[in-house]
Amino acid sequence: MVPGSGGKANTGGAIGSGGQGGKTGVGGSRNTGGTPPANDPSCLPSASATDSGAPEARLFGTATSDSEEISKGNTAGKVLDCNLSTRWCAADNKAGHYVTIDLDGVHLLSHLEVMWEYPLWAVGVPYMYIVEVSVNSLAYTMAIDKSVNTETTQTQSADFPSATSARYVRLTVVGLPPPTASGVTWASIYELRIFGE
Ligand SMILES: [Ca+2]
Repeated sequence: MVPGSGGKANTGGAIGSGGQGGKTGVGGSRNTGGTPPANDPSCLPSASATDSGAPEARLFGTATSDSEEISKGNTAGKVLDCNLSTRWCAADNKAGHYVTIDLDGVHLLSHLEVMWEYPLWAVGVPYMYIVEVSVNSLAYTMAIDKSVNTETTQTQSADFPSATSARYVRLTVVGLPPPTASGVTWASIYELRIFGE
């Protein structure tokens, strides 16, 4: 449960850590300025250099949400901070909450990866989500429809339709693993990686 300073506690800890409600936020205002912790492999300089194909890289920008668990520091920017121990979480256990990333300009998008929080009671049950894109934040178009998602891996990848160009990418959690006797699952994402050029 101790984030970060020396080790690789994250990879297993994300699933087995006791989950939502059990964690405290790591720091408060990490999003603005400074050098983010780079324990997400997609943030390392070598991540895009090893790809011999198109000049594709992880894209960053500013993340906002309609709902944030502010009391625990689980704000929207945590999906972009390259830290696998920090996450965005909605402020309640309802579906329909979203996180929007402003890429600071229109980019050609290839695919995304979303790293969910999976509390123990939700392991093996899918999160349902959709991804919409926009060039101006006013009119959004469906790009990736996982509203009948069956994948239950913690990190999931999905392709944008070819020739998708957008500045804003909005992921909405439209369905949550149902409550069990052990606990309730909230919309909660460690990292949202958008790749493009
Ligand atoms: Ca994070």
